[in-house]
Amino acid sequence: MAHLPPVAKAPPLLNVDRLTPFVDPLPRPPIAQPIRKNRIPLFRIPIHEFSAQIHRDVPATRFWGYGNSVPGPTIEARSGQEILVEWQNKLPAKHFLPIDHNLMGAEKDNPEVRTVVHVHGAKVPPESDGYPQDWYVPGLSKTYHYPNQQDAAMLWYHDHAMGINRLNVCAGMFGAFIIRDSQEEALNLPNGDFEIPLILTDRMIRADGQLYYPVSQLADAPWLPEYFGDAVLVNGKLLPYLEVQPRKYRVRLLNGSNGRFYFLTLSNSQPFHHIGSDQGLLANPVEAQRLAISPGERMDLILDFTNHAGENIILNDQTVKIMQFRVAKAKVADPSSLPPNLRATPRTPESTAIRTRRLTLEEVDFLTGEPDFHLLDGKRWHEPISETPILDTTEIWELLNLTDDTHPIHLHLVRFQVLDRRPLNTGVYLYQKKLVYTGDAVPPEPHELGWKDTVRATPGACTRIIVNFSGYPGRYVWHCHILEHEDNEMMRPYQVIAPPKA
Ligand SMILES: [Cu+2]
Repeated sequence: MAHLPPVAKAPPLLNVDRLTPFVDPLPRPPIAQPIRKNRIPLFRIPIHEFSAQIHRDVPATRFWGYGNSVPGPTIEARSGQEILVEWQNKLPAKHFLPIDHNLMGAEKDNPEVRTVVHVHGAKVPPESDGYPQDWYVPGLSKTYHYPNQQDAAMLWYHDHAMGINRLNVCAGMFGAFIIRDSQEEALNLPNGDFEIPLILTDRMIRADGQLYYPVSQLADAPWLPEYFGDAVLVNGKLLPYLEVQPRKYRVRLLNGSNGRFYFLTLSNSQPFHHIGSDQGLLANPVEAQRLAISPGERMDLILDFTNHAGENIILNDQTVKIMQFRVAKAKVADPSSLPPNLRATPRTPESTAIRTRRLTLEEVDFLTGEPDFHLLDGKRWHEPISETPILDTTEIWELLNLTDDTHPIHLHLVRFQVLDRRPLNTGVYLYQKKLVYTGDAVPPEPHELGWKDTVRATPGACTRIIVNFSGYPGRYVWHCHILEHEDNEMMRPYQVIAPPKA
């Protein structure tokens, strides 16, 4: 079990329980507009400092974000229509959150403020993927090319700068990136006003309304292995409400938190209907009373308020209120549908894999009481690249989680399917490198049967995924999406190799 380092005393924090809930309407992030609509539309998005109010009764909060809102503007794209985005770094020169110069990439000789944007879930050439070391400083811009040769899905963009990613994302650097296609549109799902992104990010907020990022008691090693705040922002607002009609809505849920997992239910016990996961639609809708979503994951949902006219329904994370849906009394027509068949998602046969890689998720503990950290396959970031899949081939990755925590593992560039999870004897593996299973393989949950790009690797288990490395040759990364882990060695480069010429 992680031995947590001593945490320095926090300044007075906002008492979330004493705020009046549900006084602010849920904002919808603005839709990004291209500055040029040629064959390849060009978007220009500044990354800069601004302030925004998270609640009616809380003073405005300083954020670093995209455009003028947190979350940033939603980029809407069509499958097959490439776009360009110029990401302009207009941030100040000094960071306002605590940098740990011991972390890889955040050494004292690097500039304090750096950024690079990654679109999570996008199939893009390596030079536009936002490689963590491709950061750039205030005053510079980078124009990235997004081919969008992939199925309709909600992706999301966020900062990925080496060693300070957790701070930049905490500061507000994230937004949605939605790809649409005609196949999805033919399903007649709720759209327009009836489609709502819900982006959850928890924050620690000081009594004066400002973001707080906790530090250890070691002045020159402030990094902490986890960040949890009791202020859960939904699209940037604390305890918002949304007025809805008694009909179906499509909710695009994203857990954009640094490290918090949510377990969501509705106060009237009405079910959610999963229609899609990270990388697009499921084959069929899956009904669920409770949603468990880890950092980086998305869920595409239908919420049906048809039989709940006049009710006030609260979305809860276990016992914590997150937001309120106010269902109007007057009945309305609902021309949208929830079709029983959504999109074919054939399972990838295991026999198509040309290689299986066994990769551990490990925790490194210091007896000295220094904060512990995590490694992928026992290797640090700077060690030579060891995962070199060949373009357009399929591999099985066995993620052996030898720790006591769930780690959401994300691979850039690709989509994959979850094969199963099987409990193993971690002690025997750690000390003898022998894989001894202690139970049967458990199939993925029904809502995990679609295409994924982030998978919960559960503790003491081997989580197997099957991945086709299609797209582009080049250098990418895979990492834990708990950003505190990612910033401290739980990230590795991998290289997609062009196939040898025949
Ligand atoms: Cu982790």
